[in-house]
Amino acid sequence: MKGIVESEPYHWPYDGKLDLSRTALVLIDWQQDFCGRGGYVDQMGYDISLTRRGIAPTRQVLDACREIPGFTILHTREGHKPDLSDCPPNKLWRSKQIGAGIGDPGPCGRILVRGEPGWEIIEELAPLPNEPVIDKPTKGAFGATDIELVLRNRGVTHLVLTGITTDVCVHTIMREANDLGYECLLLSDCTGATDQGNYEAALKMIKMQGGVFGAVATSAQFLAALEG
Ligand code: C5J
Repeated sequence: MKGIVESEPYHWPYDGKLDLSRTALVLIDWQQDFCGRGGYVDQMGYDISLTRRGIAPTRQVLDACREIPGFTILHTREGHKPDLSDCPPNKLWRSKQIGAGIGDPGPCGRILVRGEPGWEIIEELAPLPNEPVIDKPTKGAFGATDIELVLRNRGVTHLVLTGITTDVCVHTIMREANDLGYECLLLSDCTGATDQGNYEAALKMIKMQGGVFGAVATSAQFLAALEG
């Protein structure tokens, strides 16, 4: 149906048809550290095929959105200052426990440190110069960044989310945004977790209570609504 995404548990958005002037595509943490060989997730011993599988569908959605004049596309990137002054001690401690210490040297440079190869967004989904990148030292994107200013300046109230990992940064951002009143849609094939059970649970949690954090659709359902 043109302008309406046939998502679950309700058709998105809640307030009528898609208004592309008020909607943004958000690409969350598509970085080497989360889906590249030798990056943070790989160093922790997780299967990066789970975090990589959303790359191709996300690229399709990105290409479609780039065709829409004036459409807002935002990227987020998790990483810390080289002196780690913005890394909470418990986050640092926990990363070392699991063998991927933030700031430690690895195959992709210092883990989760700004400016290092592992921190870069992967080539397939790299931002264009007109696409803002929100750098965050946090799992969420609203606590320690200027994302709200960027969204407000563009009149954005509706967010279409893609990215990794579903159960950590994507969920945190969706929860923050929903709490602040942003109307959110997560594209289920454009996201992945380090654990399949967590991926499935994360999608289920969004849909409970009538869509407590928003709605979930496939990229095909979103593209169908765009194309009508
Ligand atoms: C994590 C993220 N998993 N981008 N970050 O630490 O989900």
